[in-house]
Amino acid sequence: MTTLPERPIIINEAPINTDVLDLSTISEPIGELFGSLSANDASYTPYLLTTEQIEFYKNNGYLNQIRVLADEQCDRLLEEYKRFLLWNEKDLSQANALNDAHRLDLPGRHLLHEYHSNQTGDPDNVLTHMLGHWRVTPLFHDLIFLPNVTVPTSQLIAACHPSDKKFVPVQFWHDQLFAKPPFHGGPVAWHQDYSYWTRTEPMQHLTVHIALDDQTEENGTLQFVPGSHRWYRERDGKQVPLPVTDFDFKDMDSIKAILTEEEKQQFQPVPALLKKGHASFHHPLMVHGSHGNHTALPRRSAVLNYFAEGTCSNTDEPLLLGIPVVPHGQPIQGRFFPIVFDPKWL
Ligand SMILES: O=C(O)CCC(=O)C(=O)O
Repeated sequence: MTTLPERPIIINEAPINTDVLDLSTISEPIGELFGSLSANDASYTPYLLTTEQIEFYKNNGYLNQIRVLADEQCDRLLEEYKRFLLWNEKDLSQANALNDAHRLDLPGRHLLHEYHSNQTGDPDNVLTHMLGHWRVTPLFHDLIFLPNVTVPTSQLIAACHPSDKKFVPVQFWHDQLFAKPPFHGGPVAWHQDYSYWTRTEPMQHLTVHIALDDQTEENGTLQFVPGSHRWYRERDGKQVPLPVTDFDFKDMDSIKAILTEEEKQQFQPVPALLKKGHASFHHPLMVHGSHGNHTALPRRSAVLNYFAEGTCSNTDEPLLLGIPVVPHGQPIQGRFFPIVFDPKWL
């Protein structure tokens, strides 16, 4: 029988810096990345997906290669990104720990929900991963509101939603940065996102992965297993995701120990090969992952997670580290989960 890992306890040990403005207090774009949001149809229609794109998502569980940022916007985000890394292209020696936000030289480091300079714990396979940076820098703050991202997200969540609507109001769930340094960049083990998110329900979520560098097979492009968004387990008469098999993403194939023979046969990954500034959108049950980076350049991406308005808390623990509890059964609302798109704006 497979022994499954326990959820690790994560604490941000950085001292609170009261001089820093927590940008989660601002529930609209500041205007640094793309201007502001408007309640005018014409501001959103350029980003609408076609019926074919929506059908592709429903059948395969993902949609790939949608341009969401100009190269110049990526470059500005990458400049900001450096402040979150304890490594540079020549020296990885400081990227060696889990849970080490306090080691960053960044005034808002105490606001991060999670920070791992190397989540795999293996110096030959470094994966920097963090959550909560939208609270820290204006560019990453504004990224969560980008209509190029939020309009398709609304359409794709709606396409898999029991209501018959074409759009749903979308709330921000949380952000992630994943960075793989040159030569020794680590993997992200195959997983379904909703396996980590059962503390929120019902499942009406979606993930957007934005490449800030061109992705290739050699630098560890994101990969999807088409059709795996139909894989689930039954527990107490309920459909639940596959269990988490590796909280630290280091063991690429650990998921295989819990797959059925049929799922193993259907396990035919396709590489996303995202271009800089392009995004993929994936279903919360989509099995995805990525191999290490073996090239001379870093591979960095920004990930945005969303859910439909009305999603509730399924726990009496904080949904993210460092924020107040949303009591079990209550709709998730408030400044940490702003509405980023509402169909009434159309
Ligand atoms: O950067 C990666 O390869 C993994 C990202 C991921 O898990 C995601 O986009 O949901």
